[in-house]
Amino acid sequence: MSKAVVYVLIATATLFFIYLSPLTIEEEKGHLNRRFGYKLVERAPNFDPFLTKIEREVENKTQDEHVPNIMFSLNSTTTINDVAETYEYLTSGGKLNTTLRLIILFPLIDRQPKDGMVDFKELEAWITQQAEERLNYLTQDELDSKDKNGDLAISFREYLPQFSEEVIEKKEMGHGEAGWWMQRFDTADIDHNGLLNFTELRDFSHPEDSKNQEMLKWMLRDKLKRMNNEKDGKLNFNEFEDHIYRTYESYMEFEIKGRVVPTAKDKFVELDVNKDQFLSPEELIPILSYVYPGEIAYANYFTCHLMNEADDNGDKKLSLQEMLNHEFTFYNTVHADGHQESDDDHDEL
Ligand SMILES: [Ca+2]
Ligand SMILES: [Ca+2]
Ligand SMILES: [Ca+2]
Ligand SMILES: [Ca+2]
Repeated sequence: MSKAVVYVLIATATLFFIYLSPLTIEEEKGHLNRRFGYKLVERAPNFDPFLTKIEREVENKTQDEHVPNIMFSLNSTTTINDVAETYEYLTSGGKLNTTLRLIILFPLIDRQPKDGMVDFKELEAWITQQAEERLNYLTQDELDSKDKNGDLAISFREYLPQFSEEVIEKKEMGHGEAGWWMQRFDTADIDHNGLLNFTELRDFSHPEDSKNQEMLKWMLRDKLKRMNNEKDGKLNFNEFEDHIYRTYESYMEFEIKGRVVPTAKDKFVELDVNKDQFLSPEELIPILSYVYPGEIAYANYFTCHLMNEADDNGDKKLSLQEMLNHEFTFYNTVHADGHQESDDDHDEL
């Protein structure tokens, strides 16, 4: 294949990717509030791994723009077969043939039970798999770019070379200062060898998706410090109601349509396990996925969204036809009407 053909192909891929990118399409469907809709667009994984692949190829190409020979600017794993595959899924208009893609993906999602229908669990497993893949990809990317000595682990110096020894010595604990980073690093470094391996680095960079309880507590403690008025590291009822409950409530309402969401008072009492009238970081862990959702939590919200939108006959399962009726939803996440929103209290948790 000639260089020119490859170039045209990648340009086409760029075009259809941009065409499909949810942020470029302005349409209000009214099923979600704007902020939540925007968050979902930003954070939910692609439904179709093929879209992710194209996205990465475009990204790699953009990063390597200065390389004169276009063949070198392709991802090293790109083969002629990949290129042919890309063609196969394009319509004559150069857009992704989403009908064909859904027909191909359906049997891969319909797995347990393999009954010609996709239920919530099957859809969630599929989308979570995409989210996990993305987390691992981002972590690998970070590892590759920061691991200077090639030992497949990251030292504190490798991660943050900008801090001088003197600055590190001072251990300033303000958000983003050396001591703060170091504490975060040490929390992620479960085997305490001073290096972050792949799993530890993933926890370090994506604490909200971590299974390391200490990491979750560190993150919540950090959030509480910034939200709580008395700086005592615990939340009283008013702080809980002002800063956390509303976010929790809006996600809950979305997740369990029609079911009753507990009141702020009831939820506070339930979470306050030691009954001291304060919520500690430990006590907030059960609602972490609502107040500080990570990639995996967003995979769940995305599943809820797709089910709500596409289950036309309300049997809590998706047929291929139902999915095809809502192609646009599967390939656009949700339509948010703008991406200039400032972070609000939810992000300041
Ligand atoms: Ca099934
Ligand atoms: Ca380690
Ligand atoms: Ca308590
Ligand atoms: Ca259905």
